[in-house]
Amino acid sequence: MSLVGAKVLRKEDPRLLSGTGRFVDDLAPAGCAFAEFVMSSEAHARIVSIDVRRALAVEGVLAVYTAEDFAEFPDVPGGLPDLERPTLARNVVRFVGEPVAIVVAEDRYAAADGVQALEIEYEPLPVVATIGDATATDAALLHPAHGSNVATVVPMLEDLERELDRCDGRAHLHIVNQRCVAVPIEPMSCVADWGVDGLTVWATVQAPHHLRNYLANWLDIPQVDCRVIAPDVGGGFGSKIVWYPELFLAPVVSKRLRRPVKFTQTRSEAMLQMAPGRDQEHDIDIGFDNDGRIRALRLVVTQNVGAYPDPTGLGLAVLTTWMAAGAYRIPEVQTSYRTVMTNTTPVAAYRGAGRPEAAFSIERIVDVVARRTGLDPAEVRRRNFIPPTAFPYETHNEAVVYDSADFPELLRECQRLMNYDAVRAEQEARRGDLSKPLLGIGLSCWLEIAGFGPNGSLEGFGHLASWESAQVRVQPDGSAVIFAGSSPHGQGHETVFAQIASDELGISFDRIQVRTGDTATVLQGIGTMGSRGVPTGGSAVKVASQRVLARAKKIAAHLLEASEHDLEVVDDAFNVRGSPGKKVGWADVAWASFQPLSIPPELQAGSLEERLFQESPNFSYPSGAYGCVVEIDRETGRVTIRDMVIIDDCGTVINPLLAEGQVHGGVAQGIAQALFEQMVYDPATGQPSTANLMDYLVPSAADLPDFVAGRVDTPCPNNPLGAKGIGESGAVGAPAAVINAVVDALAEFGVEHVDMPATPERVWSLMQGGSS
Ligand code: MCN
Repeated sequence: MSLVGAKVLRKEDPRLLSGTGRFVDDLAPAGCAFAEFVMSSEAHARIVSIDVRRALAVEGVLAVYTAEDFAEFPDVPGGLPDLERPTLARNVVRFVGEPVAIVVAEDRYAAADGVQALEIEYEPLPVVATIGDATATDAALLHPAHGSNVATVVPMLEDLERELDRCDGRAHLHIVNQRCVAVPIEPMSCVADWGVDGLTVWATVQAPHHLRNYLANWLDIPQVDCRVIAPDVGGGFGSKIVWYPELFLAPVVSKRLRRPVKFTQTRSEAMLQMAPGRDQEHDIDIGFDNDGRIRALRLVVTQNVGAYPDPTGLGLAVLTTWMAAGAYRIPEVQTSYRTVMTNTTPVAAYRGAGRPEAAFSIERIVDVVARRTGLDPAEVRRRNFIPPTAFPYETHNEAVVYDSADFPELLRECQRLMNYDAVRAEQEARRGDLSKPLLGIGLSCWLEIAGFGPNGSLEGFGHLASWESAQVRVQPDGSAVIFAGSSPHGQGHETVFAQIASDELGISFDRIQVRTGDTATVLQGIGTMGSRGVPTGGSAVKVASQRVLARAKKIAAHLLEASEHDLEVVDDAFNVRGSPGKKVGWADVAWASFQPLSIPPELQAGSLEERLFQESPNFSYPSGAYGCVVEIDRETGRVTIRDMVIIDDCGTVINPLLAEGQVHGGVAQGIAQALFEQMVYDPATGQPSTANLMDYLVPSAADLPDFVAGRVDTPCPNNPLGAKGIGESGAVGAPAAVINAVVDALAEFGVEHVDMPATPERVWSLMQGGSS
């Protein structure tokens, strides 16, 4: 039976569920000191003076460092010229939470006392905390040498005014896609130990090799003396591919103090320092005919990148404009974007990274077309879908060629599972019945870009390359180890990579181990982001396994005196087809592979090992249709999700349990964005007002509905597995489904749009005739 496609329980669960996982903060090397940042309390200010004397006098404090102490080192890598982020603030602070100094102590309590005792005098500078303020003509500049708060601009080639005007109708929405924080269970944490044998850094990161490559270069030491280990990682959602100052400074501090040093954020520190995501404003215009056919689309994106543009933060708007047209065949599409700096925490990737923003806007405005034409939203979608026969489908941007999808089937399945017609009838029957809550129905037929893989796609973000690596090694007893370059943080790679290898090699699942996240054992990997683990990393495992098997068959054939072409692998043994009982076990073949006298002359001892850097000719494009039914309390404006139906297409599914779990997590985050979460700053002072989990509303399981899930599989033609990524799908598709349902419920109040999060206050005020 094939394991690919089977609901195999996770190999990593016994460890993680019994509390025996090993996270960075679990590590306590002998003599480990504890370091903590002194964070800026100001959003924009000149540092007049830093007095370290009282901090140094705190019992247990070992050292205090400021920017001057690291003057010989470069800034955080990857910044734009003139806009680089200093490891510790130099002269000026640009966001609340920016690290200004480090206190190192015997334990974290003494470090915290030292942080309290350090005295910093600031001279306030004018604060620009919003896109509007930062782009005003007389705006104060965050980086005067740059001459503007706009970091990058890609203008529109044509403004499409004429095309929009020529349509029977046109509509415009201004959409604020609010800033959200990733809130992984494990905040940032790293331990650096730089001893006589070199440097080892344990860090909770999504791309350990990426860090190793940059860190060795930054420290100017050979890579062989710089080992990075990502042990168990408690979630990341994109926020752990960012270069945080502690990743670079901890090794230096360890070297200076000659002892291991640990940084571990508290939750409140993480809320200020870990990169948030989203934070885009869109102006979207659509032109359509009376029959609901869309003729033209224009999307203008402004991305708030925070105080220092991060390479992934700069890339968000690119992905949004690429995916602007979603699932629809639209004859004219034009996009533009600019990225703007503000006195807020630097923005970077957060689950979906640019695609949720695109999906939200197109799916919102398609609903507006339905409203204006009097057609059902499902019908408008159906009339404009790219048909299944049109794939591969090149969009308005030649870099984006959708691989495969069946939107009509996705929508049909979604409508079936949500009993669409019955709920519409119920909604009609309820209209005007003030004793019942308002009922709204929302659809989201989305598609996203994942499987970051084609050469060039990650290099722009500073990565070495875009392939992913796998090394498959058969041990002398016929068990196998896979060294994977894609290092997981909750996805279940140990399980799915073993499933793929087991199918290819014919070695039992239980006799295969997957190792990740250690630069000393995996030669080079790229990392886990952009839902690429399965399409690129999994494909590397598959092809490397096939190559090992081909050589193993030669050895088995030699031992059996049979033709390798007549062999099949079943139950850990090579069997000669048509000759029952004529077989040799994997263990014997593996053993023989190390004995020159037992293998065919063209092979060398130890040849049952293959390392591969798997390239992809194109991305993968997961898609889906999500349906949401909400009820809104007429008195309070509180939104309750009654039904959430999620139909996904990620091509070949490796493990339906894990794939569905991924979607559940993503949908939870999508619902969170739609109804609960927003990082709020006081526009006048730049002070965050939602910087802890009392104020920043992360929903619990009790706030979420049961999900009804389904699947439509259209295999991806661009990788040997036929798989598309699924890690971000839920977060891409859910927000529009929920908000479309909320707006649908509010139709009788003339509401055409509501910005996220649709809090009771916001919804209630719309019911009273207010604006979004
Ligand atoms: N899978 C599958 N079949 C497929 C595709 C995926 O069975 N065709 C399953 C596999 O279990 C695989 C997992 O889904 O391990 C995710 O695979 P993939 O979509 O290839 O994504 P990656 O492995 O590259 O993971 C990255 C992705 C991203 S970008 C974010 S953000 C994210 C996510 O995954 N952050 C996560 N899922 C997360 N899950 C957890 N628990 N924590 C996070 O921080």
